[in-house]
Amino acid sequence: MEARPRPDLFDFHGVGMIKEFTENWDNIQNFKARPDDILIATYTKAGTTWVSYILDLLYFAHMGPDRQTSIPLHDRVPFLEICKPPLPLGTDLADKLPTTPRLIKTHLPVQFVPKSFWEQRCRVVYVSRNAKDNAVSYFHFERMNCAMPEPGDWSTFLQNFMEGKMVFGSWYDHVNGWWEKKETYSNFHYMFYEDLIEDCGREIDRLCSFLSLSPSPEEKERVKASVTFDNMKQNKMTNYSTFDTMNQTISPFMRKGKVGDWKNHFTVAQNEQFDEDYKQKMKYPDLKFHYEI
Ligand code: PPS
Repeated sequence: MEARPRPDLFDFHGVGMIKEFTENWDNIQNFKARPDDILIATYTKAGTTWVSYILDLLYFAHMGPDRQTSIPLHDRVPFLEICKPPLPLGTDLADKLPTTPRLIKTHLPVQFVPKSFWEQRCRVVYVSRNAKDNAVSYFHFERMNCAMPEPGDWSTFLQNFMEGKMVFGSWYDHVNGWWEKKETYSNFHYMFYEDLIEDCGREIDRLCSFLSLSPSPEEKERVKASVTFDNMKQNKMTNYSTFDTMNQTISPFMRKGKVGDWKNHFTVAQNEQFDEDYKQKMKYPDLKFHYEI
């Protein structure tokens, strides 16, 4: 795989961004959401692919095996803000989705979400992940994906993460901003990666209750079995093996899928500094994360 130049991070209305996510800005902002659309929103590496696949199976597994074996998940659940020619624009893919509901993925901080999603009262599923594991996963993702900025070494990356110098901005602002939205926007389901790891079946039940879905016990079991880490890692439609900017020999997209891998990366000093800084940045006592299970 040839080495390609990495994009530069720049400030975009107060949020770190790369061109790939701002070049199509007018179309993103003017995107016409429909009332039955479901927006899957996350900070990068929080469990987007996992929850996207769960929702795709809950809604569309009945369409038969062809869809599951021939259409990559990122085409079934388009990434709204992506603009990476020659690939189709995320907004075009979303516009042309033949399914109802349309499942649409975004990493945008809440203030950048096209207003039609709120006006149409769309259902929103937000997935968040504890900051330490999220940072570790993001570090390895930037190492393997030349479409992202160069991460530098782990300590450089961690410092940038704490300072919010990341694509899609600060993790702290992202999870806090979306948490705040939950207070005023009722069509909202806020989930945690750690809860999915602890009990995926329970989280599928909660999602079904939010979405008013009632799969049979057998259907639910089939979804649960399909979305295990090992199955998604083997599945070419969910493991991003079709993406040419990702060098999965450096680090696989489906890397570890664990809670607590941060302990293999943070030094004692880094952990203390991180915890101290974390206390300053987290505003809502009710927004609590699990760092181990
Ligand atoms: S992205 O690029 O933002 O869309 O990435 P995202 O899908 O949000 O996050 C990738 C991380 O989620 C893990 N993952 C899973 N963990 C457990 N079980 C399942 N089924 C699963 N699917 C994805 C994936 O391994 C990445 O985490 P790390 O810690 O890097 O392994």
